[in-house]
Amino acid sequence: MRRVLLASVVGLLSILLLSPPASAAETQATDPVNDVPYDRGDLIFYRAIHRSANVDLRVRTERGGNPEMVWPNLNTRIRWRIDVGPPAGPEYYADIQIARGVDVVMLGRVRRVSDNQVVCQAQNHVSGNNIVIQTQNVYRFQFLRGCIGAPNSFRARATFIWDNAAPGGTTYIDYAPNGGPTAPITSSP
Ligand SMILES: [Ca+2]
Repeated sequence: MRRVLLASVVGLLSILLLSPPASAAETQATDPVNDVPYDRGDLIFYRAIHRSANVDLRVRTERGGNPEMVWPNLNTRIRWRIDVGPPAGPEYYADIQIARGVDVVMLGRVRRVSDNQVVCQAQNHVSGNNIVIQTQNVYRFQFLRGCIGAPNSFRARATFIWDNAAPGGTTYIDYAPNGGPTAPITSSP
């Protein structure tokens, strides 16, 4: 009986110790509509959330749809540029794009800019620590803070890179925020 009780207490303590604090910091804003010619590549809202456990990046587009069905090619992507400290500019990219294997799948990939290595990945319809989800016109990529080196704060800027695959390769880029990256988003310990 005593052993069972002790196990229960230890279990409860583990839950309490593992529970992340409720604190989180975030930045969100709207982006102009129709500043690029493709509605599915037109960002209208962004939201970057910095939690003690993970980073949660979300955008909305003017027109939505499952990338596996409606994005035109592998070059088309949502790219978050993540600046974790000096020097100026992003140290990581967090990309949502499609890949072709047996099937076409939507992937989330965190890349280290210095060597272009994929350091974390998520796949549509696959649960785990890192997830990538599309619901109507919302595109979300959530990954562990360790994927970007667990910085105290980061600056973020979303881009939608729409490659219309026309001869000459015209690519349209919608930036959010338009003027540059966000102010530092600092996660409380
Ligand atoms: Ca826009």
